[in-house]
Amino acid sequence: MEVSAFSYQNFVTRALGEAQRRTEFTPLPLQESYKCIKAMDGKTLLQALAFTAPKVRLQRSLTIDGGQSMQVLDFAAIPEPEFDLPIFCANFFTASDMNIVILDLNPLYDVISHRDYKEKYYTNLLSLGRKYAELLPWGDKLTSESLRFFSPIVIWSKFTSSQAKHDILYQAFMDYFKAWLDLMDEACAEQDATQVVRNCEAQHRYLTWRAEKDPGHRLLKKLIGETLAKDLLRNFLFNGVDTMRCKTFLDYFPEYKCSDGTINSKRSIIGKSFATRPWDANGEFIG
Ligand code: BLA
Repeated sequence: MEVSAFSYQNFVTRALGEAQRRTEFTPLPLQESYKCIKAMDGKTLLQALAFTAPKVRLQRSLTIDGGQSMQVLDFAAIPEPEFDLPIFCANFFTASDMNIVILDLNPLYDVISHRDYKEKYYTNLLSLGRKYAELLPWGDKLTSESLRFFSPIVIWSKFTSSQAKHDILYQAFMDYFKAWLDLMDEACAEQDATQVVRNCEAQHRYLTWRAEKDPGHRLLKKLIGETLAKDLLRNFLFNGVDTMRCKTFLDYFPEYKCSDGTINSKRSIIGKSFATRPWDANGEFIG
């Protein structure tokens, strides 16, 4: 079935409306330079918004509207380091009739080795995860490098466009975002300074990974050129990567170091990937 061009813009509008009902989200001056960028093809439009809230260091979104041929959403909410809350992550890429979707509450700490963290945030969300994992089935191979940033309730899916699928995706997006907002409402600031530093480092490691290895980079460079793409990535989408800590990508991920000292451009070094969902219904890792 042909679907008329839809846009992820209303996902953003609805989510921000929900966020505003919970707490005060204030626009950040950061968004001014990226609010509306026309791509080099003269027609694709990139629109960005950024907010802050008492427990949220950065809530930012980027939508790319390329009409029928391409629609993109990158929506994230990143807590203040006083909170070990997960990072809300919705990355949806739609090209003509193909969709590539990641929706998750990305854990600040690897859930396979940090059981207490997994139990704290995900035990109550497993049924939500099961519901949408069934409606939006696992999307083929996912690298182990990406997997360590995902939670047991991650939705990783690929599907051809239909109105029904887009409705489900919208529902999933809103339900996951509301779940994240609930966690945010309940979160108490960490008093232990050592723990705050740990949270800060974990968040910085996450930003460093994404600023270097997110699969959307090539397309962004094609749309707006290398310089502006890099600026958008480091100063807007993954803001904090150059300011929160001094560590570099290779400090966190030394396995990517080439013999000449540069960063290996491959996305996966280990080469292992997961073709089926590596968590069981109880959120136990079975990969
Ligand atoms: C594909 N995007 C993917 C894939 C993943 C993600 C897992 C499958 C390919 C792969 O495993 O490398 C998303 N990967 C993530 C996320 C994390 C991660 C969110 O590690 C977080 C830790 N996608 C976008 C944006 C664009 C985009 C903004 O979010 C474009 C501007 C495009 N994603 C995009 C494209 C592909 C893709 C074109 C398929 C092409 C490819 O795999 O290279």
